[in-house]
Amino acid sequence: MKRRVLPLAMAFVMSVGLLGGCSGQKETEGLNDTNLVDRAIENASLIEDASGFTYTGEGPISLEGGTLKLLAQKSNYPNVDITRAPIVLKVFEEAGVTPLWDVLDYNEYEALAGPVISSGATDADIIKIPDNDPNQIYIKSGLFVPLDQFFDYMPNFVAWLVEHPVEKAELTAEDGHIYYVPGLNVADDYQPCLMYNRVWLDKAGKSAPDNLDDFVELLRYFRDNDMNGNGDATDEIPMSVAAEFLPYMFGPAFGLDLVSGFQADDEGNVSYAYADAENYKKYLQFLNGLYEEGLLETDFAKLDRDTIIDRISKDLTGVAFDFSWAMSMMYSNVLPYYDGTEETAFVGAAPLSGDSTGFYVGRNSLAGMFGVSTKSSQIELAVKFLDYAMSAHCQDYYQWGIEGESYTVNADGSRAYTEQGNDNDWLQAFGINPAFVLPAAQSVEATDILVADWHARINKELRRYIRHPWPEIYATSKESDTVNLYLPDIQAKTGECSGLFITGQLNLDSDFDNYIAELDALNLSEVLEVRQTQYGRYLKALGAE
Ligand SMILES: [Ca+2]
Repeated sequence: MKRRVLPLAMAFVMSVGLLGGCSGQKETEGLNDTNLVDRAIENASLIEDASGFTYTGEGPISLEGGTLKLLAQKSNYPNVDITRAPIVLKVFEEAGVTPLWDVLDYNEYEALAGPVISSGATDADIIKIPDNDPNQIYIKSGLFVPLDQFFDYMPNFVAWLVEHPVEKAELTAEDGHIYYVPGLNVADDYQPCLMYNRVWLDKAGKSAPDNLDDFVELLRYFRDNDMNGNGDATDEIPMSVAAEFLPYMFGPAFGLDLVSGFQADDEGNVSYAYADAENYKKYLQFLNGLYEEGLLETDFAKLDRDTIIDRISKDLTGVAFDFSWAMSMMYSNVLPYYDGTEETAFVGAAPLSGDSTGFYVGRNSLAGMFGVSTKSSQIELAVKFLDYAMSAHCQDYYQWGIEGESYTVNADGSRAYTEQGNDNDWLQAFGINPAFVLPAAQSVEATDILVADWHARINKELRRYIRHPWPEIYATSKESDTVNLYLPDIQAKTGECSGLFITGQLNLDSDFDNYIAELDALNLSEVLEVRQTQYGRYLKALGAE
């Protein structure tokens, strides 16, 4: 790990004479053998701009202010004009910048903005990237400024990158530069997890199992007893889980991240979990066993969330696996005896362990990204604004709004939305979470308030089990050509065969070797070679090499 830099320390402020009032662009070209971003972070120091003003990360961001043009996205609420939302206006007002907007339709943003950006037919200073540029099309066209060359003007972003090495590595392009400031998803909270009918657990005299053996015992108990107390011991469905969540639920107990399928060992060797001849076979054997015992229902592949909600409303099922959100918002609330307490709810619990320790697969945190156009005549003002807009101070506006209007602060320092703030239409018009136009982060706290108290507490308990998913790594066009050519067929094959092995239509003893051979014939090794190269870049950007 590189030493922590102190971009906010005034001691690093250099005299304007040294720079002669010219751009703070750092000379980092020709250093491709080193990590450009880490070098830029180490060298970052607050400097005066041409007017003698030093931006420290707080507003205003310049002495004389100015106007910045933004190409961004309309709100997904059709009646909301996000450019007039008080939270958005507040950020520009504090920055001392007047916005000029070019906002395009929310649903059509990629189709509308993509050609405008590619053809250079926009004079916007700051641009919201339509699809996060996974294949570096815009980056390689030279359309966006390498932000690491302006880190002297980005103290908030630099400090954030130091604290978030994974995101730093994911944001680092193949050429070693960082081009975009991201919005952020909630990635370690409210992720898919196991949920149990707490009343059934108590009736069985059991607590939530943490391993596969105890889990199977519990399913058998649910199957064989009159858990819902209607006098019929045969109408219980022990587990109701949509097929798409089975890999999330059982893969980790076998050491497999089957969500993306790609995973790396401690030495950085990348493998494809669906081609793991030992552990994936054991995973399929386990699920086939559940199927044979009637613990995984005959039509498990057709099960959807509406059916599961319907069953829970009739008290017919004991175990679910879904996005955490469903716990109190879709499942518990339809249980006939739910009274708002954890004791009467569908409650989240720890992942299942087998030969391997269980975990839950989280989400990538990078969301909508913003870049500064190389055609801008005021690049410094634009990078300073993006830095200010991603600061913790502004994130507080994005997540809570303005004190006294959308929220109040209680005596103990906790916050509550006002009556207006609890009105979602009002809150959207106020500009809450304005990720359409600014690099906003989703808020765990604001989600905590929306769900039941016990749900928020369980979420905090489950955080420790979340593992970062396969990272988002920029691809070269050759890499994406290879992956796009082969991976869809590979995924179709694994999807088709997993169902056939689980139901016994394919035999794990006689057909599994052939399945592995078929993946090889679909050029899995070429896809893995790409993933290995990409992972090497990621590790380098992470500072792990
Ligand atoms: Ca019953």
